[in-house]
Amino acid sequence: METKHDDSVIGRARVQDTPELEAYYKELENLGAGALWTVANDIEPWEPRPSSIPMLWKYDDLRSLVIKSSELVTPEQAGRRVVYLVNDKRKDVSAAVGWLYTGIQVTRPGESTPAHKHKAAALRFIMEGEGGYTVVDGNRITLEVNDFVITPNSTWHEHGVAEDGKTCIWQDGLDIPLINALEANDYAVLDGKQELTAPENFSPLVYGGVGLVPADQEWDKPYSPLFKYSWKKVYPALLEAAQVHEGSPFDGILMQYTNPATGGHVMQTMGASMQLLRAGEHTKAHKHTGSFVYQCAKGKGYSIIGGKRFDWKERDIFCVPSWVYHEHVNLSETEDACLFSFNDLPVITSLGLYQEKTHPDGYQTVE
Ligand code: GTQ
Repeated sequence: METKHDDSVIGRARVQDTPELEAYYKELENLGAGALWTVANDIEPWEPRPSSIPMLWKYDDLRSLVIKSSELVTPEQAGRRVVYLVNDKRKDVSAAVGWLYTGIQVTRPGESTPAHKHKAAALRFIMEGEGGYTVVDGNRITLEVNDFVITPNSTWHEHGVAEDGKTCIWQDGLDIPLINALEANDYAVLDGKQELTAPENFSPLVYGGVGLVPADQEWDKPYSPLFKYSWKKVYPALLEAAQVHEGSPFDGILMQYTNPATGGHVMQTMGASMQLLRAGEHTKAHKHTGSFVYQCAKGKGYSIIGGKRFDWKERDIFCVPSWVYHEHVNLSETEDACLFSFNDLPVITSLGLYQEKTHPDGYQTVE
C-alpha cells in the first residue's frame, strides 16, 4: 500500500486556529493540559527526525588544546581531564550526536585518575601514547594505539599512564545523554584505587582468542567478558576478510566488535565496529536509524553526510545522525582506510526501532 507524507490528509491534525479554540487552549494550559492536535504532527513525524547535525572535529585543530588541558588542571582536580565534542544542535544534553557523548581524554606519564563508576556505559579508542592502562572491575589492562576498550555500566574504572610511558590520548564514548534522558544515571567515587582481582590483561588474554572462550569460566554478566579488542588482532582480521569478501556496498568490510560469549553487542546500550575501505573504494549511500560517532583509525578520505562533504584523516572524529544519508570514500589509490565507530544500535534494535533506506540514486549529490 502507498503511504503519503502529507499533513493535509485525513488522519493528520489539520485544525485551523479560531479565537474560541485559542481561548480553549489557554484554559487547558492553565490546568497543565493541552489539545493533542496542536502538537500531534510534530510529535509524530512521518519519518525518524534527527535533531543532531553531521559534524567533523579535526584532530589537528583540537590536539594542542587537549594537551593544554594537562597544563591547566590535574586529573585529581578534574576527575576526568577531557575535552568533549558537542553537536551544535545538542548542546543542551552535551551530546556529540543523538544521545551519545564523546570526548578526548589526556593522561601524562605517572598520572592516574580517581576510580569511579556510573550507570552510563563507557568505551575508549586509543589515539596516541605509550604505557597507558585502564583498570576495569579489578582487571588492569594495558592500552596501545587503535585498541578498543569497554567500561560497562556500573563497573569501577580508573585509568593511568606508567611513569616511563608517553602522554596518552584516547577518545571516550559514553551513553551519558541517553541515561540522563532516562533519568537513570548515578555516580560513585571509590576511596582510593581498586584492588586488582586478576593478573594483568587477564580478560584480553583469556577471552581474546579466535572465537575461543574458556570452558571453565562462567560469564553471566550482560556485557562482554573481553574488555579490550587489540588493533594487533583486529586489523589482520579485516585484511583477511577483505581477501575473500566483497563486504557491504554501503560500508565496505564492516566488522562488529562482539561479546565472544554471545556473539552480540559488547554492551547493552552501545555497539562498536571497525570498517575497512579498500583503496579507491566509494560506498553507496544509505540511511538508517541509530546514531554513530566515527574516528578515522587509518588512512584518509571523506564522507558525504546529508549531502555535505566531510574530509577526514587519521584521528579526525565525525558523526552521522540517525536517518541521514551517508557514504564513505577512501581517497588513496594504494592504501586501505579504516574507520572505527560506536553507536546506540543495541538500544535501537532491541526496541525494534531499526530501519534502513538505500538512496534512490545510489549516491548523493554534494550541496
Ligand atoms: O572515564 O569514565 O569522557 O565518566 C566522561 C565521563 C570519561 C570516564 C568521560 C566519564 C569518563
